[in-house]
Amino acid sequence: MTSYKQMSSVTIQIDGMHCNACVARVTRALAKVDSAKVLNVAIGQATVETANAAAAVDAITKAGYQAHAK
Ligand SMILES: [Cu+2]
Repeated sequence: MTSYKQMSSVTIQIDGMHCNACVARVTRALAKVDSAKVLNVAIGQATVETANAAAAVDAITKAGYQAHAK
């Protein structure tokens, strides 16, 4: 059991990613989000487990991409 609110798997659509360097950049940005666990990052989308999708979207946006939860 965790003290988190309900965690769920969230897919975030990301515009502006075009290569593996972008994948690495988004992965690093998401790794810094304490409330999100990275499940997968691919060109164009990321999947995270989180109760706070907005924090993950915000981190990706700050890394320079357009992100929104699907
Ligand atoms: Cu790139």
